[in-house]
Amino acid sequence: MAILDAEPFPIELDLSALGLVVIDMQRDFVEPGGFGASLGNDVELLRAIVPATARLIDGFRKAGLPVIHTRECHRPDLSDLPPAKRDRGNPSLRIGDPGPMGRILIAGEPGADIIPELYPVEGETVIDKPGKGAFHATSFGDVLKEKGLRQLVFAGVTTEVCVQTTMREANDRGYECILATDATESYFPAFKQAAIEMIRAQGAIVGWTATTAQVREALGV
Ligand code: C5J
Repeated sequence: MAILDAEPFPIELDLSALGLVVIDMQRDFVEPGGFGASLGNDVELLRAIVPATARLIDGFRKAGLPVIHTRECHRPDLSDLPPAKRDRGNPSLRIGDPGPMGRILIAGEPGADIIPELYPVEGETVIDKPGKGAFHATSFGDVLKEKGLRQLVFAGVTTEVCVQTTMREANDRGYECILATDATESYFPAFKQAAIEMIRAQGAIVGWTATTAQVREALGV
């Protein structure tokens, strides 16, 4: 057991049931020419969290704890892409359309892959998810159970969309969730701040927040 000096109050970590979930650190969100940029966003904002996210991943690897990565992407035949999702966004560069990094948000295309700086190592699980939340239409829930996890630290992008959705889904399923505040980012700084405050309000109604340094200290690395 270890104490994490989190907000809104410290949480006791069970290192035998703790894992890291890194959400959607894909080229399509973080690099020019991808899905995020196609929606008019400044991807440089997201790139800023790469060093902290790398330190967080390194901390879990050094502590011998599981790291799970997700990728938001769809099958090449678009059979898992509801029209309600495809028909929104930039009409001239929709999900599945060809872009500078291959077809936008399509599994197997260069843009849908995880950025090289945070690439999974052998043995780490990668979950491809068609939704914003990682539980929808994936094996994520089964993977968490198989690994015996009960507490999850979250990192990745974007804070108020895929990260927060997955944290809420996990919280409802009984997991204790902690958001690493310097290893998550939004294209909208005000949305990131609001998500952080929503998560930890009302006595950690969705979960806790802590910095990468605080998590690493609790891990003893
Ligand atoms: C979005 C995500 N923002 N990974 N996806 O569309 O947050």
